[in-house]
Amino acid sequence: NGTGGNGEEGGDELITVGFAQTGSESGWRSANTESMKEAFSKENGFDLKFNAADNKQEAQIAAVRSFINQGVDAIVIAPITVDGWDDVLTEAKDAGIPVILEDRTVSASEDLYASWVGLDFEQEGKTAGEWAVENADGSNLVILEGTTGSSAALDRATGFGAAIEGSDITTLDSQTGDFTRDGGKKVMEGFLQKYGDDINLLFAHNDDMGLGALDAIKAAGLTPGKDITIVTIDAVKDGMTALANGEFNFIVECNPLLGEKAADLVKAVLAGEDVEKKTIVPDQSFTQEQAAEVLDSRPY
Ligand code: GZL
Repeated sequence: NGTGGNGEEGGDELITVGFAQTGSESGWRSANTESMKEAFSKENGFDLKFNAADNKQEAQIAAVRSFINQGVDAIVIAPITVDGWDDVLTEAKDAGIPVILEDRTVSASEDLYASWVGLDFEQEGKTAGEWAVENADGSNLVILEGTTGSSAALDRATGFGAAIEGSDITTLDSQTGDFTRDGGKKVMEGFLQKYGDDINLLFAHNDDMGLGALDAIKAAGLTPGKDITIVTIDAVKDGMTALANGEFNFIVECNPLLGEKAADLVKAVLAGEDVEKKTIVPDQSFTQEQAAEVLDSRPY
C-alpha cells in the first residue's frame, strides 16, 4: 500500500498518511490541525492527505474509506463520535492499514486501532466541577454540552457530574451547543429566555461555546464573570483572554498539540515496534490571575 511504508527502500520514501479531522468547529480544532500538519510534514518524512469532515460523522467515515481505497500507509482519525466505527476500522485492518486515533476516542474494540493519543476528558470535567463546588456552591447551573456522542462531551459530563454530586449546585438545564460559538450563543439565549437571572453558573464543555454565550449574556443585560460565573475547558487564546479580563472565571486546559506524538506513533507502528495502546497528554487549569500572567506566552 502507498509508497512502501516506512521508506525502507532508498530511505527517502515519504510515508503516506490520511488524516481524517473532525472539521473546523472551534479554536481548539484549529490549533490541533496546525499541530498535526506541522508534525506530518514532508521534512518529517510524510505525504499528508488531509480531510476535515465538517463535524459530520458520515463524512468522516467516508474520508477514512477513501484513504483505504487510495492505499495510504497509515490513517489518523480524530473521531467525531465514539460510535459507528467498527465497519470502516475493520476494512482498514483487512487492508493492512494501521489506524492511530488522536484527540477523541471510539467505543470500537481496541484491536481495531493501533494506538490512541488524547486527553483525560473525565479528569477535565472533574477539575471543572471541583472548582465550581469550591467557588460557586449553591448556584443554579446551566451546561453547554459538546458534540453529542463525542468522547470529549460524554467524559466531561461524567467527570463534572461526579464532582458536583452531593453539593448544593442545582442543574437547571443541559444542552448541546456542538462545540461551536454559534451553538453556545443560541443555546444560552434559550436558557436565558427560560430561566432569566435565576442562572448564576455556566459550565461550557469548551471555550468557544462559552465565548458564544458571552454575547447572549451581555444582550440580556447581565455581566459575565459576575452575574453568571463561567467555567470552561480548552484554554485557547480567546478563552484565556476572556478569563484574564474577568468574563470567564476558571478554565481547564485541553492540550491540542498532539501532532508530534501522533507522528511518532505512526512511524513506530509502521516500523513494527510495540506501542502503548493509550497515551494521555497532561492538562493544567487556570484562574483569572494565572491567565493574566501566562496569556502572552501561550503557544495557541
Ligand atoms: C477535545 C476536543 C474538543 C475541544 C473542542 O480534545 O475534541 O473538540 O474541547 C473541540 O473545542 O471542538
